Amino acid sequence: MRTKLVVGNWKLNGSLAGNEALLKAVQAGVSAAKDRICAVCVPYPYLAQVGSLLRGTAIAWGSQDVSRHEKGAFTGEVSGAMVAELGARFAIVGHSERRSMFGETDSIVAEKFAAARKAGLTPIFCVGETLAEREAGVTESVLARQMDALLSKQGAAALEGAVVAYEPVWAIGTGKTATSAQAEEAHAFIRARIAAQDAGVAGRLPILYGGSVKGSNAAELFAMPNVDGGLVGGASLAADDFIAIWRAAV
Ligand code: G2H
Repeated sequence: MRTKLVVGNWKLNGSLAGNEALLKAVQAGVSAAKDRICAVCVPYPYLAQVGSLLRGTAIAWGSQDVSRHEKGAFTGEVSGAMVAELGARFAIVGHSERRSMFGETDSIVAEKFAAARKAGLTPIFCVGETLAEREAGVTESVLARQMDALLSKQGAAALEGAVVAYEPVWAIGTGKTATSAQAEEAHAFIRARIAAQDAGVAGRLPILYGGSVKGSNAAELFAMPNVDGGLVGGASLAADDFIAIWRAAV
């Protein structure tokens, strides 16, 4: 049995007062569970606040990105060590919004993955195809290219203890969710790609689905054998919905 994870991705949302109210409400509905992890990935400036609110609770926290650099003259960057020093456990890398709006290539994302690991964080490595790519029938080759950027240089062993998130770009924040069958097909493909190098690592790897996950569709998605939880954007900003998604991850 793989650990199930429900990870909120707050994106560019939050305020000191709002974060506190949201996390108090989420905490009331989330309890510690051996085989289920709940986490929130928050904007960098809130890591310290969220850490002090969540330390000792059932909810872990993380960042939404991390620099590929460790230190030095990189104005505006935030290193993995800085994120880890604030008690964070996770760092999302390669979210499609970073790839499409901030020029992150497959190789930059792979470097960020390595930097997060080096800092002791658990990277959540995001992959996914655009609508045009799905319609052109190249979903699997896109996923293969994105995964291979990591597998070819760092090997499957780098994914031990890490997390992958499959997020079809056409389902992100659009209200369109992939069907559970579409998600399962992509997740099984990703796992098989990794298994070709290391079946043990592939079998233990949590692969999350992301893209308009809600309380109302989470149970069906999470029932798929290769879907090990969700990376949740919009619905992670509403405590009731986020708690319902966490409850569906059994
Ligand atoms: C996909 C997801 C969270 P949403 O980006 O990573 O966001 O649930 O709003 O589609």
